[in-house]
Amino acid sequence: MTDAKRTQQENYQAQDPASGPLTTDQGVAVDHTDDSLRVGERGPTLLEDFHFREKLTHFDHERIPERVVHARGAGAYGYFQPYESCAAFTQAAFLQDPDVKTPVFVRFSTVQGPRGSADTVRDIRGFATKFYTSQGNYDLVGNNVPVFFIQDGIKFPDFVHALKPEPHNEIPTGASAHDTLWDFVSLQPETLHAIMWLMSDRAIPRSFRMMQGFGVHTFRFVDAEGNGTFVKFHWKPRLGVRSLVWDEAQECQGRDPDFNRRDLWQAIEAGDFPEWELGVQLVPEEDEFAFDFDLLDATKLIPEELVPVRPIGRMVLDRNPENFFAETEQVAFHTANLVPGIDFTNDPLLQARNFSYLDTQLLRLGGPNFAQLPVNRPVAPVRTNHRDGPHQSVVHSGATSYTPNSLGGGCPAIAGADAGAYRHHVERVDGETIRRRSASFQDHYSQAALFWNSMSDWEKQHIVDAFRFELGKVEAMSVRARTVEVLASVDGTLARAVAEGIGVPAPRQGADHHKGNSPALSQESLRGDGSIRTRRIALLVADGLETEHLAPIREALSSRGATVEAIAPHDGKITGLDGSGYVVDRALPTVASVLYDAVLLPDGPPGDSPLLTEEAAVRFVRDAYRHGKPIGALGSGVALLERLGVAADAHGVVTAPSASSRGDGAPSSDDGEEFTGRFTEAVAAHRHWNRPALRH
Ligand code: HDE
Repeated sequence: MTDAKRTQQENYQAQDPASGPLTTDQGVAVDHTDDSLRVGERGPTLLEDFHFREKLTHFDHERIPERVVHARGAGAYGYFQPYESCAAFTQAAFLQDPDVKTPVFVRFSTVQGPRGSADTVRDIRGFATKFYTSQGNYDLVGNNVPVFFIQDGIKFPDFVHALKPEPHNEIPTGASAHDTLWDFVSLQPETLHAIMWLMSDRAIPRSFRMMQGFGVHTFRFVDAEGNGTFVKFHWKPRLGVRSLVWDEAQECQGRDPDFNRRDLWQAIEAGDFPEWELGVQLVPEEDEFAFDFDLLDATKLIPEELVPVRPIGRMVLDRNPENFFAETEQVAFHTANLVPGIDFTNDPLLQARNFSYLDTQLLRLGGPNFAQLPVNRPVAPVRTNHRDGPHQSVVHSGATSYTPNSLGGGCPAIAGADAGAYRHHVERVDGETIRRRSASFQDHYSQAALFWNSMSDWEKQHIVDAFRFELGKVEAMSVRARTVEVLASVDGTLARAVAEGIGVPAPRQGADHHKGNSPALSQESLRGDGSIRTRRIALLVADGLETEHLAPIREALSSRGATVEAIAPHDGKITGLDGSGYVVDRALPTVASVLYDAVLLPDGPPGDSPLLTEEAAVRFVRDAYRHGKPIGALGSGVALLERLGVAADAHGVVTAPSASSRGDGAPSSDDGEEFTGRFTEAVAAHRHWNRPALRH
């Protein structure tokens, strides 16, 4: 099937650099670009050197303003395909025919940090999708958590100012652990539900490919007869929802600041195309008031136990951009980019976004013609009466650019009844002009508690740890104490556990009356296909270790989709126990445990493992253990674990006896398979909790 977006983009490709010599912007060939034109060898540079001036001028103007939020991101192209026709509730053309693939571009992002900040910070992740549909572009500009911090868009500048680096010293970069954010949170309890998500492991995803996406607001589907149905959008990743451990995430910021970006790029290059299922929660209009929260309140979710998520299609990302700036940086999303069949609701946060996104693109992309940029161009035909403006790249012909006209034959004509024109949903709205929040928006605690109640023990512990970390970095004790007070209205146990860690008095009273529980909110229920596809496994090797029998294990893991890399103290080859050379993929100094999901230790000669004297290898294994990662050890690798203080019987540590101890010198294929099977299960489980501490 042709990809209409890819075909369109071919028209915008730069000249093949191999097709001719270097030129100026005017196409004049250049034979010298290393010395400016000057008077004598040591004299002043001449103004008439147009190549020099053009080169510097262009360079001076290479930067555009970064996004005010979501500045750091990574994007990819792909397609969306519905499972079946959704005509029963929406007329959107791209949701009708399971044979039609609609091209998409997706940009994932962090919120707080600038363009050059690290990926693995504690933050919400943006998940913005542009569908290039036959009826025009539809943008679903979502996040990886289903609720937002505020209810009304007029508070957005306040919230973002509190979250961003503090203005006097521009600290901290890419972090929420500072006074102004928590000052705001403690004074604005509507933030609490989203704050609970931010303190959970959802805010440190292992991969963009392993996180959910949410439209957050309640939108409206509209069918061909004009009937509306409320809808919440959900993206569910095929690989399950997986997170990093906080300590790991922090170290990763230094080891690989591009960790999530690289992961997305590499997976697509390797043909491991990331995949999500699109699901919808549908609420008939007559049930608008059937819930104990307001559907227009973006700080609330609809528990899946009340309204199940109905899968309607899948999205696959299968193409990396050609050029980061041209595509990922210049892509312009807008919540008001809608197609017939999808409409807004009166959610006051959404209404504000409908203003903000267009406004921000005008500044960022330098004028109103940004929809002409290749990444933003619809594949649907565009015929407007808009003219001129900076960077106009369309040559409009003819004398008329107004409606009505007779001189241009009345063209472009207004769409007729059958031309799929966008019609806003008809809704009667009546009221006084007021600045007031509806009473139905006032409960800020029940769903924050619902989230807390729904967590497994390890998730709860991580949330407490996160609060202690964040508030422990807050200098103002009054802010710490006030935050604990508001947390007490969510859950007394949580507030007391946090208070204990940050040196403020435990709240006298704490809520224990919020009883709700929604198992669908726990990561425990989001294991995806349960596979180990694309997990990165480090095989630690060194001269003298047993490498002869590793091939079947590596093959078995690779055939299940994992990537196994042999890591040794030096690059090149190591000499295995049998004297043969074994190819090294990475040298230890260039990597670290935080860049892998699991570790495998081979067998070796009796006695101490050669890895024991390698500090980086020792740290590798100990870090993997501390971070709950699966560890597989064969033969003397098990003894190595013991020497490193790792409990060989801890959760997720998988061992097999030495080949030599069985006397045959080689693991039988049964043993190998049995070990690989157990190790695969441990890798699929991702992280293992409740391990005894490392012995020193
Ligand atoms: Fe955004 N948001 N936002 N936001 N947002 C932007 O638009 C804004 C909100 C989200 O990869 C900006 O093009 C307001 C919710 C994503 O290019 C800006 C409000 C959700 C992205 C803006 C919100 C989001 C943005 C900055 C409150 C999840 C990155 C640059 C009323 C449903 C898109 C830009 C990309 C970006 C405004 C709240 C998601 C300033 C005023 C809720 C994923 O227009």
